[in-house]
Amino acid sequence: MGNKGGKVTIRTVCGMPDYLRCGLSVEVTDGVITKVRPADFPDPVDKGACAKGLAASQWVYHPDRLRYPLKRVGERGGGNWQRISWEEALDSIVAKLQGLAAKYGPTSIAWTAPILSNLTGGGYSRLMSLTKGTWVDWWGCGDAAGPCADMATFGSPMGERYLRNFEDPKFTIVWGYNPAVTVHTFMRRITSAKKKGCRVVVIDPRFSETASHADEHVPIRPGTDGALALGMIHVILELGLQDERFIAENTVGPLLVRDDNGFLLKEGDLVEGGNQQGFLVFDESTGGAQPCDNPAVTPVLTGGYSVSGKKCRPAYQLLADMVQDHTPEKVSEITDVPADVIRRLAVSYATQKPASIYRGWGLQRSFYGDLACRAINTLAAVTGNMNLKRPSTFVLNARPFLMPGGPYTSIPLMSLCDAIAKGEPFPIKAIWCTWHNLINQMPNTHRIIGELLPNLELLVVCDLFMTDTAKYADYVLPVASFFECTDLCRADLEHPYLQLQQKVIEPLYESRSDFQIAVELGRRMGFGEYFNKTEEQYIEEILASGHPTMEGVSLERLKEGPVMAKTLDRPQQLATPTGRIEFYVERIKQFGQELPVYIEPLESARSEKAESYPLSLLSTHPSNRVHSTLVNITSLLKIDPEPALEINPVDAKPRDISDGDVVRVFNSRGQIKVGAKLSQRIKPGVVNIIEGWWHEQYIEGHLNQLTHDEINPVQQRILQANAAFYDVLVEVEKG
Ligand SMILES: Nc1nc2c(c(=O)[nH]1)N[C@H]1C(S)=C(S)[C@@H](COP(=O)(O)OP(=O)(O)OC[C@H]3O[C@@H](n4cnc5c(=O)[nH]c(N)nc54)[C@H](O)[C@@H]3O)O[C@H]1N2
Ligand SMILES: Nc1nc2c(c(=O)[nH]1)N[C@H]1C(S)=C(S)[C@@H](COP(=O)(O)OP(=O)(O)OC[C@H]3O[C@@H](n4cnc5c(=O)[nH]c(N)nc54)[C@H](O)[C@@H]3O)O[C@H]1N2
Ligand SMILES: [Mo]
Repeated sequence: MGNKGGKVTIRTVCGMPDYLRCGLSVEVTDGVITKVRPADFPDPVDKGACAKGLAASQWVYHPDRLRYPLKRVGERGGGNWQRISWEEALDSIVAKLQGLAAKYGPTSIAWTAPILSNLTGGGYSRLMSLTKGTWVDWWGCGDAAGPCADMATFGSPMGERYLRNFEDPKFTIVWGYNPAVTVHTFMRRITSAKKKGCRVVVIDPRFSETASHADEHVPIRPGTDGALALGMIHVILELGLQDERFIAENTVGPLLVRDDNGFLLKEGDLVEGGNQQGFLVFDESTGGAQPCDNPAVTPVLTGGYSVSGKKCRPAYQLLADMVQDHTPEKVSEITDVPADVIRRLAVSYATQKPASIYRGWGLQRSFYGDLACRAINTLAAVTGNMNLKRPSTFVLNARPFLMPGGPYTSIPLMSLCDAIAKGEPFPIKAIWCTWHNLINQMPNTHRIIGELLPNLELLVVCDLFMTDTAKYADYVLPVASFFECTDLCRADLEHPYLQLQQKVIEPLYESRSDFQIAVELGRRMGFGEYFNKTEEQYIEEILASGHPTMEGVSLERLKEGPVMAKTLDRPQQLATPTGRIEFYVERIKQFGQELPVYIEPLESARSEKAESYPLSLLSTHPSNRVHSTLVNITSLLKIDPEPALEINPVDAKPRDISDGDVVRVFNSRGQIKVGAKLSQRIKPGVVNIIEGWWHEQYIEGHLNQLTHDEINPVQQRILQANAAFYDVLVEVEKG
C-alpha cells in the first residue's frame, strides 16, 4: 500500500520493460521515495539491481512526466495539445472506438498491451477478450527468430532453455548475447560457473561487455552464425564425437526420409490405411523398417535403404551429407573465424561435457536468424548437450482472468502496417498503444509515418512521457509507473519466482495505472461486472489454480517476499510432429529449409548492394536504459550522452573520419547524422549505433529510418516473421 506518513521500507519488483523483474527494496519517507536498493531473494545469486532500477525514482519524479490527459488540437504531430479531464478523454475515446468497431468490425481495434498473466497487461487482455478486439503480438519486433527455430526443433517457442542451465557446465558458449548488459541474472550464473573452472567463449562481432569477462572472444561476420554451427557439426562428425545414443533416442536422426519426395517415411506409405504418424526407422538386425518407438530395435543412423521399393535414408544421414562440404576452411571464409578456432570450438563443445549455450537475440536479428538458431539447436542435439528437464514453474489460474470472453484475434507486429495501410489480412483502424514506443522502435520508420499513421483513425498512447509515438497520438493518457501500482509478477525461467509488485507511492499527478484505465474503459463499454473487484481480489483469483505448484502461495504469503518455483516431476514431452528433436523439418520442405541450411544475410556485405553500402549496421541494446525507456534521465545521460556510431579505425581512416566527427549514415531507405566513435572493439566492416534514442536526440534522422521490415515467409509459416534489425547495409561518410 502507498504510505503517507513516516519512513517505511517496502519490497517491490522492478517493472522496467527489460522483463528481468529484479526485487527492489524501496524506502519511502512521508510518501516520497528516498532510497532504492536491491532486495533479497531465496537464492542469493538473484539479488542485484542495476543502474536502471536504481535510477527508476528519477524517472518517476522526472519534471517532464505527463501529468494529465491530453487531446490533440490541430494537425497530428503538430505539437498542440489541450488538457482534458479523464472523464472527457475516456468518454470520447470509447465513443470513437465503438463507432469504429461498428463500422469496420471489432477486430479493427488493436491493442499493444503485454499480455503477461498480470494486471498491467491483463486488464487490456480482458477488454480484448470481451470486445473481440485484436492483440498486437510484439514478439516479431526483434525477438521471434529464435522462438521460430525452437518451435521447429522442439515444438515450443521457449525451447532455447534446453541448451543451457546445466548444473555445473565445463564449457559455455555465449552466442550473440550480451548478458553483462542485458540479462544480469544470467551473467551472474555465467560468472559463477567460470569461477568454478568453466571456460566461457563469446561469439560476437563486437568485443562486448560480456566478451570482456570471458576466456575467449570469437569475432564473427554478422549473420553467419548458422555457417559456424554447421562447420562445428562437420568437425564433430569427422572426428566421431557425436552422441549417437542421444541422437537415436531423442532426435529425428534415425527416422527414414524418402528420397523421392523428402518426406518422412510413414507406415501409411507402406500399408493402405496405415498410420500417417507412424514414423519408421531401419533395423539392421531384421533388415527392415520398424516403428520408431519400438524399444527392441536398434535403428541405424547412416546409409541408404530400400523399404518396399521406396528408397530412403535416415535424417541423420541427410544432415551428415549437408555438412559434408562445410569444412572449417570453407566456413572460415564465410564467417571470418579462423579454421583452427572452428575446430577447437567444436572439439571443446563436444567433449567438455556438460557444455552449455546461452543464445541471445543479437544473432536472431538477421533475416535468416531462425536458420542460424536451428543450426545451433542441431549442434546441441548431435552432441547430446541438452537439458530436457522440465523447468520449475508456477501454474496460475490466468486464463479466466485474461480471457473471460474467450480467445481473441492477434496480429504479428510485422503485419500491422499492412493491416492499417492495405486492410490486409483484415483492417485495423485504431491502436491503443500502451507499454510500447512504436514509432521509435519499429523497423522502417518512414513507412510507419508515411503509411501507418495516415491510415489510422485513432491513436491513443498511454505512457509516462511525451514519446515519439505520443507526439503523433490523438489522445495521450498519463500512466502510473510500477512504483505506483500493485501487480503480480510471474516467474520465468531465468528468475524462478513469483513476486508481488507492491505499490510504494500513490500515483503522481493525475496518472492512473494501466489496470485502472482498463477498468474505466470496461465499465464504459458495458462490461462493469467484469471489472468490479479490487487488484488484490483479482490477484487472489489468479493464484487460486489449486495446482500443486501453487501450494502455500497466497497473496498474504507474497507480501512477505518472493516464492520460489517448484519442479514438476512429469517427463518432458516434445510437441513436435514426431515428438522428437527435429533438425529435419518436413513441413518446410517446400522452402528448401527442411535442414538448417546456411543462407547469406539478406543485406550481405558480399552482395551487389554492398558496392553502394558496404558496412553492416548493428544496433545493440543499451547498457543503462531499456530501449527508449530512461533516455531522458540526467544521471544516465552523463555516462552515455547521445547517439553515436561505433566504427573501427580500419573503416574510419579511408573515409577520413576521426573520433567525434559528425557522420552521415545512409542507405536507400534513409540518412541520419550522429557523432563517430572510433573503436577497436568492433569488427572491421561492421558499425553499431546503440538503439533506443529518441528522434530529438539525433543530429538528424533516426536509426530505424535505416532498418527494413522485410518479411521472412518461413518464419511466418512456423510462428511469425521477425524484424531483421541487424541485417542492414549502410555507407558512412563525414558529414
Ligand atoms: N540494459 C538493457 N537490458 C535489456 C534491454 C535493454 O534495452 N537494455 N532489452 C531487453 C530486450 S527486449 C531484449 S530482446 C534483450 C536483448 O539482449 P541481447 O541479445 O543480449 O542484446 P543485443 O544487444 O541485441 O545483442 C547481443 C549481442 O549480439 C551481438 N550480435 C549482433 N549481431 C550478431 C550476429 O550476427 N552474430 C553474433 N554472434 N552476434 C551478434 C551484438 O554485438 C551484441 O553484443 O535484452 C533485454 N535486456
Ligand atoms: N534498431 C533497433 N530497433 C529495435 C531493437 C534493436 O535492437 N535495434 N530492438 C527491438 C526489441 S528486441 C524490442 S523488445 C523493442 C522494444 O520496443 P518498445 O517496447 O517500444 O520499448 P521501449 O522503447 O522501452 O518502450 C516502452 C514504453 O513504455 C513506457 N512504459 C514504461 N512503463 C510503463 C507502464 O507501466 N505502462 C505504460 N503504459 N507504459 C510504460 C515507457 O515510457 C516507453 O515509452 O524494440 C525493438 N527495436
Ligand atoms: Mo526485445
